[in-house]
Amino acid sequence: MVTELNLTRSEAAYEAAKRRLVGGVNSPVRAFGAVGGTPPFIRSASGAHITDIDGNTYIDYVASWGPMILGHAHPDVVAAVQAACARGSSFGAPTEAETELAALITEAFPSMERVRLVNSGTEATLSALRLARATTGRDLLIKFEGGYHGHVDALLVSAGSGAATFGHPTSAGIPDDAVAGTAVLPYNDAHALERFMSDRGDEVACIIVEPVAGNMGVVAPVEGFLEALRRECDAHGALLILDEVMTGFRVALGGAQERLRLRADITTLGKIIGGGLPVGAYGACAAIMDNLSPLGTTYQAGTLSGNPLVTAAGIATLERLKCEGFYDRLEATSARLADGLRAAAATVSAPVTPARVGSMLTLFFSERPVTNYAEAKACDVERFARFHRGMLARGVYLPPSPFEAWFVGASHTEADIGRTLEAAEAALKAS
Ligand code: KE4
Repeated sequence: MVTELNLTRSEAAYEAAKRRLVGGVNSPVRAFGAVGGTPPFIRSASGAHITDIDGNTYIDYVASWGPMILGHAHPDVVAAVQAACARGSSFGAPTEAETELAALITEAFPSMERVRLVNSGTEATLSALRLARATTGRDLLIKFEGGYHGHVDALLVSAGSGAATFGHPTSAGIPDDAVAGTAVLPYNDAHALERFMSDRGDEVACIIVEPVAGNMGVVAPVEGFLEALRRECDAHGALLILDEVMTGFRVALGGAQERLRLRADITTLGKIIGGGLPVGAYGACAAIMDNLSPLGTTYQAGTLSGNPLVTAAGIATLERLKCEGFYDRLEATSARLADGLRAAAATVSAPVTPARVGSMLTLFFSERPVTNYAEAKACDVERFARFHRGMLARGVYLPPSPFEAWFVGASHTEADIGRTLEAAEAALKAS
């Protein structure tokens, strides 16, 4: 029998937060709107575990939405940030650490000859769009249904299924003309892409895509889809922006473009490269990047870009990802979790399908594999909400949305995976 979680302090903290912060949170998904209940307020975290202010400890698969691949409060990262802070937290002037972090990035991502560090994934993608438009002299953008690239006006647009449509904004406050130049296509539909490009390809500045989708749940590219993106961009002089904010240093040291052997024109990064501090980055060959100010006429700037604490945390993190066998071990742990979830579902005859690429995975509440956003939306999101609550009560902290990725990190132990699978079997049965 599962004991009710004691969230007394979190409930009080949530009421207090709602009086000062919109919805009590600083990012909407944290409000647990998709799953219900009070979001636990976190006091601390270490390794694969987080502890809330009521003293409940959970095995964590949110990992701050991806950054904490080494685990929380990694001693080397903590020490690096403490030392950097003692030397001054921000100068607004060049530092060698920015060059060191950029070198670690370009070493892992050869397509990024030059890098610009910014403060969030959103800032990286909005800057990459501006750079693509400046480089090509064109305005039209293509994104895919279910693709999330941060809260950029031009990209907060969705559309019905089927052929390309010029959708309406999915957020208030965005004028229609901000998305008038954004075509939305179904993910994993190479034919829809080819039809659109044959009609309007020469107007397209760029295609922006999550090479492995993580924001509709984890959806891998089907055979030929990414190749079609590359082929169509080359045929029409458009730039391919691989949004690797989530997949960068996650699905491989060199991200999806290494794992799937795909050439990016521009890459956006975030999350892991900051080791848990606010960060984003974008990069490309010098011919493209040198269009940016101060060398070129495309403007982008940031008070805290390349901040010493961020570069310290990022360098400490990326250096450890380069260790021999790091991704092999992560792959093995992640496969054990996905296989175990499949077995647990079979045991209780639950209609769920795990989807995994590397150490990012999703349990879709669907009998069939999910290949696009329409199929993801057709999943049993109510049963997911019941499952989520059941897992939380059993000490497992999952992303509070069916359209997110679970993240396995280096600090998840065999025991953590075993406990997770026991909880999953019980929570699936009860959901
Ligand atoms: P940020 O601005 O949140 O740092 O990054 C935006 C972004 C860009 N591109 C991709 C592929 C992303 O996944 C994200 C942000 N991811 C979400 C989670 N799916 C952040 C969590 C949140 O919004 O609170």
